[in-house]
Amino acid sequence: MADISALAATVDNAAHDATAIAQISEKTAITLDEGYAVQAAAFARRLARGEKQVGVKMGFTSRAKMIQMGIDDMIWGRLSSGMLVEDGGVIDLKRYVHPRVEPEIAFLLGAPLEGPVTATEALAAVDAVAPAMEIIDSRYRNFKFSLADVVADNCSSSGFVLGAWQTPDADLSNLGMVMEFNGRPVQIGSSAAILGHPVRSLVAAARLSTEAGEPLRAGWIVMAGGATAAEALRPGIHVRLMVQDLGFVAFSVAK
Ligand code: OOG
Ligand code: MG
Repeated sequence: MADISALAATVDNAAHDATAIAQISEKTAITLDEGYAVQAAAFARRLARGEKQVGVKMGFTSRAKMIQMGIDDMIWGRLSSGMLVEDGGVIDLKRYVHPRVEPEIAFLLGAPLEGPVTATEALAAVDAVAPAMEIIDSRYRNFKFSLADVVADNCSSSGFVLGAWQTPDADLSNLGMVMEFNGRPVQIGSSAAILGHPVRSLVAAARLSTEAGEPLRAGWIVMAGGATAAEALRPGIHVRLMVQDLGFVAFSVAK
């Protein structure tokens, strides 16, 4: 049996101090359920430090992400107020181990969502959508992990940047997405890469979080998952994402 609270302290300290650690599974056999228990306990430590839960994130909802990381099971993690990076803000690489960024779409819920729900029911709960980027920063050395490891590490979640919220009228099924470093496209994709339609990621988020006993709440943000592979961040770059019909979101990395 894995010692959940000791493992939670290990991954939480690694995130807090931006230091790489060995994969849990190298020393301790952990099941997927234990990985989620570690995630919950590590997130509780953030809450104890005064952060608030502001939503959830989905992971491995596109082929591009599954192929990049060699995992093809959908996963979910928790977002805290401390992870929010202002649109146009500047981040400091000192606070991260080896951060990457990926283009996403975010949903803002106007009503609670308890799974299972249909896509129509899920969309009816959406107040707004926004172009978004996730900063992922696995705490594991070399950004390598098993499924249970990455789940325990809150699915590599480290930061998220939200563009201006838009009314959810746009057809989200096939929106062009271009992520640029210093004006040069580094990843080009479509919202269709996210499970064929990003609303399916919201449906999955409602189901998985309800199964975990924590259904989605009104006011929460749901990050639908990377539409393309993630790109490593470098000092001094300006990162911008354009999502067709939804607009732009950007941040910079300090030199
Ligand atoms: C795990 C997190 C996956 C996504 O959007 O697919 C994820 C990782 O790639 O380190 O956030
Ligand atoms: Mg992501």
